[in-house]
Amino acid sequence: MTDEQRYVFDLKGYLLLPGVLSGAEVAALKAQITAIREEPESLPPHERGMPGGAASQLIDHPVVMDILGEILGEVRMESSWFAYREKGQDGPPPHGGTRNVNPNFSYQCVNGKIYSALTRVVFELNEVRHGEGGTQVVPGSHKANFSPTDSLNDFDSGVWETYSCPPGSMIVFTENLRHSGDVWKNAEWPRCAIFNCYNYVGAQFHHPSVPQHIIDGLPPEKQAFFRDVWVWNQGGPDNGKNTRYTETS
Ligand SMILES: O=C(O)CCC(=O)C(=O)O
Repeated sequence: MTDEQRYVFDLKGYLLLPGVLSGAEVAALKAQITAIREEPESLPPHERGMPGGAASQLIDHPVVMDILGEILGEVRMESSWFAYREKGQDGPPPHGGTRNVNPNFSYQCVNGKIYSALTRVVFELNEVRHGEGGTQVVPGSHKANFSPTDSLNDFDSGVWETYSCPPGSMIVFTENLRHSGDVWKNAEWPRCAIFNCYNYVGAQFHHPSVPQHIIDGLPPEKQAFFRDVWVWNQGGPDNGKNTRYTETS
């Protein structure tokens, strides 16, 4: 994570990284989503849902790991899904924001160390034009002290921000940032995006939702992202070695 990225993430609660994925990677992910939507039997069962098959490369993508390692530490993956929104289709309403002590939503920065808590990583597989339906966010709301009024849920209220980006771009935000889906407004192509959610290894928010047969179809190093919630495994088979936690961290 660069100094600039760290500053922007702490300031705004999100980062946009344009063009992280290659054209070939984007094509493979879009082909998987098309197959899941139109002809799921053409895929082996463990590739018929996220994050199996081509999508599994995103679980521990080096750019994702670089950022999560710094803002979260060792992580588990909590959920993975894709959105395929055609013109007129909407996403989730505004949620999140406001300072929080719950470890799942407790965004903090102490002595230069960020703890982002539940963190979303979005991959946009089609171009997103500004205001045409990319995720909407209220920058800085992960550290806000007051709940927003209903009037501030209006995307034209002046507190919201969104983005434009080429295919293969990545957006990472702390889930304590106020954010929302938006109606897709582009008639030429759909919004096609993969939403992955991570948490610190010692915390869990979502009831596990990735089917076991999809996890079982992943290589062992990616299956490890779906392990149970714990930090220290003293005396266990790995005797604590499979966690970055130490007594001094
Ligand atoms: O659909 C979107 O753009 C936002 C998704 C969302 O609300 C979330 O990731 O928690």
